[in-house]
Amino acid sequence: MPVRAERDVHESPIFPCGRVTVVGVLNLTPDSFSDGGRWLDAGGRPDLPAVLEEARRLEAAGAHVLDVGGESTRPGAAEVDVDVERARVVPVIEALAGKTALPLSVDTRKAAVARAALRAGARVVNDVSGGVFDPALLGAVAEADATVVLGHLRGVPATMQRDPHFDDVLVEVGDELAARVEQAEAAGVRPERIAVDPGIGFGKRLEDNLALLAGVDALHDRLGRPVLVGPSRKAFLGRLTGDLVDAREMATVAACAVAVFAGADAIRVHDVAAGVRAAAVGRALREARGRPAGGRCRGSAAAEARP
Ligand code: PMM
Repeated sequence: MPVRAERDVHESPIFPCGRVTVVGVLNLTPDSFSDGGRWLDAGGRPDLPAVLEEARRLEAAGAHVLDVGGESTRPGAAEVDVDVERARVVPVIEALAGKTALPLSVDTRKAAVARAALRAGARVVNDVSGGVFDPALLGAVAEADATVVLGHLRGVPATMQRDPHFDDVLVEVGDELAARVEQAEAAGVRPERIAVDPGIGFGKRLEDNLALLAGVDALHDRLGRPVLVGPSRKAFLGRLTGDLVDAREMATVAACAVAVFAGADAIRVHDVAAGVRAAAVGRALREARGRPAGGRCRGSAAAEARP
């Protein structure tokens, strides 16, 4: 894995215009959707050689970013202690930082974990709570001049699927993400370092997830930020197909292709090789409709960085 010059690495945008960014998932959790427990040893510590091997595999498959997580946020999941979470992700980010040219992302809701991960070499903080769970996280992102992905989530994972309700999911998620973006900017995060995520499966009904995936363009129009979506292997796909979690890859590919066709700039996937192909098809179909795929970062430095 080649490592680029440090300045070059730090300045290049994470979600550049003109590219559908594929984010590969590396979950260091015992209980995530489909990769729970795979990279932890019997004592619950990260198995670094196995993680490095997996990172190489994800990079070779075409990942643009690696997203390292130490707390499951699946429906019903309990909160993980900050020290446990930090001990899962920081050694992995440290180990990967010197060995891959890919930008590293930390999937966390906690400022202390974000800060430690950024110090260890992460460039992105992916917060499914959008900075609500621990508002100090946004300050940590600003201090490091890092990129943040602000997810949409009402409540917390333990209870988020208890009777969620939206009257107009695209409008409400758009409004709530706009407030999150404002909060991030107020904390000092650079506007061009902010991406948003409608939070597929996070306190949403089946029809909400479908409306959000099919309506990404509306979120773009409302927010003018790169939009990341994460449908990979989630329960709503099981509701549509009857597939159990380990059999949801085909449905994931279909959902990702449609989301890219609908305007998604980035997809977060477990199977990167499949995600790359889904992005290629979604992109070609979108371009066939005369619409640019993979980023309309109007008014941001990312737009100027377009090759
Ligand atoms: N989903 C999960 C975890 N992190 N981050 C973002 N930005 N978007 C998502 O949809 C998302 C996420 C839950 O899935 P996993 O347990 O399979 O990682």
